[in-house]
Amino acid sequence: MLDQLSDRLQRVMKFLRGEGKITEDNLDEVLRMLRMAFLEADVNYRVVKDFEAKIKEKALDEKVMLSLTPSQQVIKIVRDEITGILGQEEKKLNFSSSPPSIFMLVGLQGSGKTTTCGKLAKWVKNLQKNPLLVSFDLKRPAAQEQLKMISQMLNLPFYELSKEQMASPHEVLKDIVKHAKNKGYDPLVLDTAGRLHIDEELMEELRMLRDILNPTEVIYIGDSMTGQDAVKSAQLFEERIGLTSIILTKLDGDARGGAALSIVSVTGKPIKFVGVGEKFDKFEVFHPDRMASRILGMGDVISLIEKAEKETDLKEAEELAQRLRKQEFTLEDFQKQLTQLKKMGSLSQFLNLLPTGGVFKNVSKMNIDDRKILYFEAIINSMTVRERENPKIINGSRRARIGRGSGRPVSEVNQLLKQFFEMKKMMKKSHFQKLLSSLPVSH
Ligand SMILES: Nc1nc2c(ncn2[C@@H]2O[C@H](COP(=O)(O)OP(=O)(O)O)[C@@H](O)[C@H]2O)c(=O)[nH]1
Ligand SMILES: [Mg+2]
Repeated sequence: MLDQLSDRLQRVMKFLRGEGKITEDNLDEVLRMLRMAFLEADVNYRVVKDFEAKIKEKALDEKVMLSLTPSQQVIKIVRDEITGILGQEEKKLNFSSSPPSIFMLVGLQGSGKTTTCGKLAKWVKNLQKNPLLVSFDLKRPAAQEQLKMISQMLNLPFYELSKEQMASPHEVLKDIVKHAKNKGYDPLVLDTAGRLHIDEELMEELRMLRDILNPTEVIYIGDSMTGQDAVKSAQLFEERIGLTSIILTKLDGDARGGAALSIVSVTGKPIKFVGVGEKFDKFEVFHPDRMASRILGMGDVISLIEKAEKETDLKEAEELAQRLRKQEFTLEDFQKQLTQLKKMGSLSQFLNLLPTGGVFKNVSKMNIDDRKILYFEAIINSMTVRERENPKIINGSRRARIGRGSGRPVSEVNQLLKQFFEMKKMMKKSHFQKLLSSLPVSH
């Protein structure tokens, strides 16, 4: 879907190939080419202007990475800017500490709200949550029917509103929340009415819902196929209702990726998921870094840049090592660490950062080869959040499920857990020793 932008960027690279370094003169041409590339990719004009200013500033100023050619430098700057807008890490859904959490989905008609209600409810169900679907389209009874059918298909509970109830929304909303509380439903996934264009009546209705419910998440559903229209209406919803997150739908089509960048930049709110198909499992957590690489579409260049950045990577690894020593170490960290290792290409560098000898002597004996890192990642990906946070609950049947989900033998799941627990134990010991050594010695 983002081929065009990559093509354009390739042209920039080609142009720069002949240039020894970036100068005021050739930078103008580069900026012109980049501007075209982004505008064509449907990135909002204001965002492009912003971008340009930043790139200009950095291109002439950035401490030159000696190992990078001018074109690679430009790509690096562009990538950094894109990640700067999209954020570095995926952002999680907020859940309320006093359930039920309320997720209110808003957006224009046809953007995919009702479908996404189903997708989102199914997704949180996999987090061992107990979602309740509610449709609050006061004008169209057919909207109720649509969500009801989805709930039946997905085998998820649905709260059906009668005509009389719809006439007095204040009471009903309070009843629904009470009902959810009593029955232990969490979150409440609320579908709302849409219009083809934003009008005051709709905004009034949504504001009323928001004021009564005080939702944990107000999620804007944006159709990425509509490009700048989705961006404009996102901005209006943000101004009139206030948003907490964004879900972009229909990214499976030939949408240009600019909408993603622009929506985040204009609203300042993170994209948390993307819809990539009509089916209810076509729903993915949004990974900003992957999106950035996809927009750039240049795997080989990126890896070159990443090599040049190893210094920084090492610093990150050092921080991780510190966390390890402090033993705030979960499977989630373990996974991050594996990703890190994969990026660095070898385990030895990481191991060098750990204090040598003592309890860490055995770490190097843990045979994690590179392929295994991939398998381990797949295994951890197949675990639920609860399992990652509390691996002790992973019993035999869970192990079997995780094995099936990741396509790896159970023995490998066992091995991963064993290594994780061993590592954790070692952290504990070293922590304990440090504690001992810091105690005042009595003479
Ligand atoms: N290809 C594709 N179609 C989608 C996606 N999400 C929703 N749709 C389709 O978009 C149309 C409108 O969706 P709907 O949920 O009724 O939109 P609403 O009016 O905002 O409630 C339906 O035909 C959906 O199947 C997606 O991620 N990819
Ligand atoms: Mg709908």
